[in-house]
Amino acid sequence: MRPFSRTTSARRARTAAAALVALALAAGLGTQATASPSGPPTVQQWEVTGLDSATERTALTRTGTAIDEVRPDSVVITAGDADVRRLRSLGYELSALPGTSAADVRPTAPSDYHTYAATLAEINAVRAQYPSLVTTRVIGRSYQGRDIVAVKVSANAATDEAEPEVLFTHNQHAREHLTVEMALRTLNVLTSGYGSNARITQLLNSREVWIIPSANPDGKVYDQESGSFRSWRKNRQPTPGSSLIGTDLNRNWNYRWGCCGGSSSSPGSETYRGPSAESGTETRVVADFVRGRRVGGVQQITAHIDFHTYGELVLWPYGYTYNRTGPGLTADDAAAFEALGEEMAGSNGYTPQQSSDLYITDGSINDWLWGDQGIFSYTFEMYPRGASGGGFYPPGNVIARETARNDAAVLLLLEYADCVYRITGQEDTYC
Ligand code: 0X9
Ligand code: CA
Ligand code: ZN
Repeated sequence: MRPFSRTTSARRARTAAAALVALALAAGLGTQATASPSGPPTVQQWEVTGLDSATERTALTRTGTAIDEVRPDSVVITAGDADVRRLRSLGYELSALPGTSAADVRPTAPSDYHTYAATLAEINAVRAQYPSLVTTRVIGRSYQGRDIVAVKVSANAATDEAEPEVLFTHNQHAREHLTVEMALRTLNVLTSGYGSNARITQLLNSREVWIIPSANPDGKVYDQESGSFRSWRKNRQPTPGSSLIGTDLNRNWNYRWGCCGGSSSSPGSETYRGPSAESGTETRVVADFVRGRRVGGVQQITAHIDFHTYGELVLWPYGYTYNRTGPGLTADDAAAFEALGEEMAGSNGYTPQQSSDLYITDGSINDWLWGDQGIFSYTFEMYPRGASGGGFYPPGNVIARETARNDAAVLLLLEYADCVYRITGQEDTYC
């Protein structure tokens, strides 16, 4: 086993930047805290009007709100009654989006989206069909004890070969079920294409692909399996010293964690960052897996996509700053991120941008994978573009089309994984 050799991450300065002081946060907002005397809480989507810049959107996130969708002059959020009252008292103007309450949100038969158990069954079936191409590894367990699985796809999958590795992560956010379908799509495309499609054959002969179909199985089960969807985002881990449940896994990664007003310190918030970086059981499991792909001091994984919904976006780091460059992210790095991001977006029709163009996030997986591990790490926000397409719960009849839509981008990432800087003609400098 020889490490796939690469010098860029070693070359990149590891600046221990001083953490910025997080701005004061308003009391936590959360869908779990909205019990009302008149019955069960109503959780639905709302349009918050009069916001047209990233700084204004970031100011809204500092109230602990997660933004579902960015529009030219407004945003869409998911909120319960108490959240709505609180935001109105802060001066925000909200109007309800019809047809988006949890009760309305069943356009789709439960069987349209794989349950977690069905996801594991499908993986095992594919592995049985293609034993030389697929291996699976339980990389750890969720807070509630469910297996977190990494699926490896490569020629001679059982052998750790000296090939660039590519990682796909899915379902950090519980309700983003389409992302799990994306994982199964990629698994099926790669395995069925080997030996019949020359390009896929070549890629699987020269790359090792890791797919983590669900980084948040507890949240997925909680959201999906009670009879109606619950619009749940976080994991299901109680916060010590609180009765509140759930950490936003995509604010819990250990790179400038909590630095910059891009996450909440309130356990009830939808963007609660947890009591410490990697406090989320599932964050820690995936981070340990990534650290374990360092062989002989060289990180084998070179490129990554974290799949989310929704918005039809291709996003890249850093999320914690509006700046295009930052510690460990040079102008050359940014140019490569942009070029590959734009090429992938050209293939699927998504909008490419730096993630902070939307709003500031800190503790995201992209920032950690790039800033700490030197991995070219993107976020894809899948279908739909807006709430009218079904938001987090599009009808099941779009699954095939909207996962196949990303086939070309997945293959592009695999192709460039030996040297992402090739896309800007800088392979001689960096690879
Ligand atoms: O806020 C998030 O975590 C993601 N959006 S979502 O609606 N799926 O919750 C966007 C994350 C993008 N930020 C970085 N990649 N840093
Ligand atoms: Ca191989
Ligand atoms: Zn998400």
